[in-house]
Amino acid sequence: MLSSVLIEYGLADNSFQVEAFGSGLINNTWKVITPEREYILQRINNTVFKQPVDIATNINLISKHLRQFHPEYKFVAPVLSIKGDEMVYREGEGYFRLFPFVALSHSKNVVKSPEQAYEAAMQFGRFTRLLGDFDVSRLRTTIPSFHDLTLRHQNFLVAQSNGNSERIEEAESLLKVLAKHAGIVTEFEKIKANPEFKLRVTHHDTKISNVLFSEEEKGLCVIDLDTVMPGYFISDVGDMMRTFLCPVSEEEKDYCKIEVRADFYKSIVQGYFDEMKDELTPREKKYFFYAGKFMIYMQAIRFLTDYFNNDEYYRADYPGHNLVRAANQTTLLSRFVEKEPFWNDFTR
Ligand code: GN1
Ligand code: MG
Repeated sequence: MLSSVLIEYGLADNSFQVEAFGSGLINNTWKVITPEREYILQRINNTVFKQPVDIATNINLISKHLRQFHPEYKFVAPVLSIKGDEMVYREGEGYFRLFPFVALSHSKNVVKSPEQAYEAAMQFGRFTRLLGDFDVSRLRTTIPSFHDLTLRHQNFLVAQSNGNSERIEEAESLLKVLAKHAGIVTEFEKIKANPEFKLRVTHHDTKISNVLFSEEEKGLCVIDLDTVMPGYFISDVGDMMRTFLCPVSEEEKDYCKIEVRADFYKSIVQGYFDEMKDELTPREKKYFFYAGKFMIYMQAIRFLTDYFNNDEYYRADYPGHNLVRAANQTTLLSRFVEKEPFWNDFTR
């Protein structure tokens, strides 16, 4: 089946090798190796992205803007099919896209040093800054209410009344901890109502694997633009905190290993501020630490909601997988919140 997709890009059958790539939970990704060059092939999950054409539209708009105003930016545009399309559709399989594999670049699955965190934060900040003069209202919303914590919280409450009752019982202690953090939702309501919080071109998936690095370990650009849409800076900064601060990932079952590292936090502040300091309003800057609480809490309740809904969204590889992820993120939230009195100063 993948061969029939690749043929649409002019890659002759048998001229390539295909291997699974990356660890995303939503789309499927493969590396395609030909004697001449390498590519990344991706199948868009169209249960999640209901209008894959919107993704292509956004990428086109962004690509045009960057090429015109910031031609030095290394923008990874999709390869066009022989017919000139950004995507190839296969009945029953969905939409596929092919990207060139940027020569001499690499991505990382884990942040190993504060320097890497700095480079990544700078790249995500730069992406938003370079698109600062782009009219963000022109972007399509590829997943409605994606980082709308109000809605995520409502879904969480609904799942607690209508979801799998055995699973809800099992999560009793976790629910108690999460209830203590409900103020994070109230705070978000204030943000939405406050014009000092700007909607900007926001990546919405700022994990380290979405940054390309050079051989010299410098950040080159950001990739995976499917969730680029209007959003608040707390989404991008918060997801970096969620995924960079802790030495273990959301998959870790041994919660004792969950901690948050001050030097990585400082690097996120520095990297992001080096690009965005003059763009953020004074009010927004006050919410830098909040960004982490916002994203970690949201991810915890998204995993738990899904657990109550019998894992309909996040792929579960073993029984209780989404409960483990939710407990992991709740632990991370507790560890992070403990730092608030100390780390808030880094942004002043
Ligand atoms: C999903 O597929 P992946 O891993 O890039 C999710 C993110 C979550 C993440 C948690 C479209 O991203 O929002 O933070 O899982 N993406 C979507 O691992 O729901
Ligand atoms: Mg993604």
